[in-house]
Amino acid sequence: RREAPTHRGARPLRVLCREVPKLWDSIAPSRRARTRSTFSEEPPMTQQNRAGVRRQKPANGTNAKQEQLSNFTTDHTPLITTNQGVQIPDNHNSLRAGARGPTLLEDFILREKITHFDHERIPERVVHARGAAAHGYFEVYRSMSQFTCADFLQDPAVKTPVFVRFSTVAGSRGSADTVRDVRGFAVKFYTQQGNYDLVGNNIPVFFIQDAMKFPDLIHSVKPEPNNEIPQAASAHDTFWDFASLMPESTHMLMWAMSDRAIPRSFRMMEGFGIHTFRFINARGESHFVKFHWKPKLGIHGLAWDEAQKIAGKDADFHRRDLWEAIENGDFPEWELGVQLIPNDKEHAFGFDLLDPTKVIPEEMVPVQRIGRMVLNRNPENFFAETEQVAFHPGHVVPGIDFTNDPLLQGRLFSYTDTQISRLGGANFHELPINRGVCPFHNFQRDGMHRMTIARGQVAYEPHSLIDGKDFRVDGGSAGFQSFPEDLEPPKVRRRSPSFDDHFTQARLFFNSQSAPEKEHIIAGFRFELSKCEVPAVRQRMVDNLAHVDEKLARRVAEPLGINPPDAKAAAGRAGFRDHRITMPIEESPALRMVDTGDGSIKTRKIAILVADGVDSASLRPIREAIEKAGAQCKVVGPQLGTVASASKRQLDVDATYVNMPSVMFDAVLVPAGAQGAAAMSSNGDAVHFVLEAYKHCKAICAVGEGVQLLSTLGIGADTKPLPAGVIVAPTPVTNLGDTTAATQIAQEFIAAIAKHRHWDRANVESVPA
Ligand code: HDD
Repeated sequence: RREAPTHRGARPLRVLCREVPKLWDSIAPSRRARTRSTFSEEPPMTQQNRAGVRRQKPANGTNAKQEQLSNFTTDHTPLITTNQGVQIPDNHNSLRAGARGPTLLEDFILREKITHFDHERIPERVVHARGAAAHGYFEVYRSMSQFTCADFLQDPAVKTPVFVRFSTVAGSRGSADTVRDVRGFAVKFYTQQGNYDLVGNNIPVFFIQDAMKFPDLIHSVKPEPNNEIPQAASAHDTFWDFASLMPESTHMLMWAMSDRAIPRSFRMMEGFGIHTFRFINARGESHFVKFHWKPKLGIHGLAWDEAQKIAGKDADFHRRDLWEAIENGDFPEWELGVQLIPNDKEHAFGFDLLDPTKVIPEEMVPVQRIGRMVLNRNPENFFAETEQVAFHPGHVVPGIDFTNDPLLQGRLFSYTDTQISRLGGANFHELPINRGVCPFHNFQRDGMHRMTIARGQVAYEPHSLIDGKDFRVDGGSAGFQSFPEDLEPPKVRRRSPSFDDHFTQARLFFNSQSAPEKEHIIAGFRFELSKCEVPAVRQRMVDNLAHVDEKLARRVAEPLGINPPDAKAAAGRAGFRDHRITMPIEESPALRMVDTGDGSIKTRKIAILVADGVDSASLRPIREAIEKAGAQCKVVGPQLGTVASASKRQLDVDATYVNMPSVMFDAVLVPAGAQGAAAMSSNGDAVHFVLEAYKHCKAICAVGEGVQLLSTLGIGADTKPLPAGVIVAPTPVTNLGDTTAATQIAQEFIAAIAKHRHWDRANVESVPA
């Protein structure tokens, strides 16, 4: 029987089940129900083929990708077998010649187990090795057919499954989450026209303009090759040596030294496609497009001191935050925004749309919010999903096309290439997480780990041996159509002069920041450069910065033991370009982080500091109000178990001052109670907790005698004015049973938490935390 080749997916456990019927019978019925999908009679790809090219029905709660993955998902059973399905009688003892004799080579059970273990690591990603991911969906608000024929951007009733991986760039798989670094923001849309990957970052520009320099950039930032130091840090000589010799990196450096590079949460980051892409509509018309992800919770960062401490106290801080938010049903959400530029306006900006070191300020081209993405399901298995997912900026769908951005063009080569060595061959698209949810078929065959069994003798095109019919794929208007762009000859190995301005947008970024954000950028540069042992590297960098802003450069240079910045010296160096363009705006408020978000305190973490003798009644109304507003409270005490309140009630303690220090929280509430306040004031860890929260500009609310703890900072209830973000209930309010007073304090505290951080708090440097 000859028929068109169809794809049939793997059904490993179903086969195993057939071969070991007893095993299946031995599984309790309740367990069978849970493993139903695994043992489904329906092979996965058959389901897909039945779905054909029909549009995915709007699905609430489930989606096509989830259903597909369930066919590859297994639960543990009470019995274990070898990979060939042979039941293993004893998983503790190898086969020996006598109880004390040598192990026998014939022990295939031992050999299989050890061999598999020996090979269970794959190479980590050469960049973005550390990451965390989640499933969700995307829905468009209105049809974008005027601009693009991309299937997933047409119908607001369609939910397109997505898988999103966030990452750091420089660190290894086991490095800490909160290091200063760019964050990857990679989204795979499983659309009905194929997978579309938007492989972006949380910063809208890049360090370099041409992919030719990518290996150099990464070699400079990764641990140095002689001693593999430092891990996950750009604060070392080789990075700043390279960066200072590549003035095109200046704009991105400004972002990387800002709080964007130490996010509070993956859920509180923007994402950007960075390159200019093209939207193509059904008539073949093109618009340039820049992609933005706007987080519902706003854009928030950590304090640098805090980020460093978290790296030691909870290296999984971001990963845990994402996981827990989804488990708690607080699904992270972003809106997809686009900046659209008509094809004939390509040269209207003064800078080049193809230059990935430039943004188009939102004040010049507004961001239209066209849809939203919700992450609502954690992966089942880190390796199978988060590690094996393979993103590629070249995974585009009809309606989205590339531009000639030379960084993007190089990426189009790199990603498939890297998956081949990382995932062990050319068939990585068959891994469950990477499979499209629409049918896919071609005549590529064989290769390592091929899973599809393509029937018949034909593996080429054109052909005539299937059903005796001639078959040829030769032109036509269906499928992916590249935009027929006119190209500019001749072929050259040269950069366009329109890429020569390296400082104007760095300056625009700096000028657009609020005063505390500017200070953080200066502090970021100072810290990083102070870690460079070669003074010439520090000097070269501040000389470059003088072309961004004289004062910025001077402030950065001050504590670095070098000469004042010398703009002329920078301009005299090889490779230096400063062909200034004129931007029509001097500031772009959209580039700031402050005051972003929906103003809510949802998912913020609040520590309630306790010890024996606190007045639990004083904290109840405030706790209720902040929890009602969506924040999560944890009671933090000197030890686990309970503490006794002033009224001799037992108060459950969730965490200790030491195992969940202040850096794990967004705000602190200190209740009333003379005995409790005295106990905390004489406990170094409790004092440190509140000092540190104060230093990191977090909201602090102290009630009644709880103020005593703040007095270690010289803050009493009568301090005027109180430092920003510090709320003190007037003494002697030990009983906030007075609901009006309690409500007012709670509202003030909520407003202070909603500001995220009080970066303008005075004199935090003097706090010794
Ligand atoms: Fe890249 C991974 C983002 C430039 C080569 N890149 C990778 C990931 C992200 C980005 C988010 C991780 C994807 C995941 O979670 O699996 N990369 C970017 C952005 C860039 C960029 C936003 C510039 C705008 N990248 C870039 C260049 C090259 C690469 C210029 C090479 C010429 N990137 C890679 C890679 C990686 C990668 C080596 C490593 C792992 C992988 O691809 O799958 O191919």
